[in-house]
Amino acid sequence: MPFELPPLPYEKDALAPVISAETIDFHYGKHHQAYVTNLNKLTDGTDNADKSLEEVIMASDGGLFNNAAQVWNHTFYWQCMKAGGGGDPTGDLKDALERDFGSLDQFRQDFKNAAVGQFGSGWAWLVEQGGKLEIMTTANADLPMKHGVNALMTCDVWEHAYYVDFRNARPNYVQAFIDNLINWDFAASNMSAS
Ligand code: MN3
Repeated sequence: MPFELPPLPYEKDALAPVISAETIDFHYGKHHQAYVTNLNKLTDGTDNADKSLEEVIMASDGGLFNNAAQVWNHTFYWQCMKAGGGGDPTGDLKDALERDFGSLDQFRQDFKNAAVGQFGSGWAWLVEQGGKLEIMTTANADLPMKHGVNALMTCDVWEHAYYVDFRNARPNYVQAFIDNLINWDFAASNMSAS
């Protein structure tokens, strides 16, 4: 069965004004769709066509890995945001962030620095590794799964994620993502059971 573009978890104008409907049209409708289309071209008629997306990611490299990983990354990224997001997490995730970063404000500062500091295209992640929360950055299509690390939340820092709305000002995009978009309930749902 072909790989499919999952539906967006909200209307395409839901994240405006931080992320405009125009950005969603290109980022979801063109970029994410293209990764799905390319993945199907690369897997059609091969053993990979019947594998799960995760199985393809873990067993591939090169162009196949890049397209499969970018399908997963973007599906995950859309879920990491919601209208009226940001603010403070609650419960176990809040406790774990305070334990491992000292405070929620310190986490926000460290995450922003990592996202802004990622050279070129890539991703900034909140991850869970060995029972501890950490920030990780990956280049291009790379993702925590490939390194045996559990992802809780991510911010896409490829230019296509912010250039329509913020031009070259990646720091402003990342700040707005942190302040207004993070879906902490989704991030908490990705924590391993303790
Ligand atoms: Mn992207």
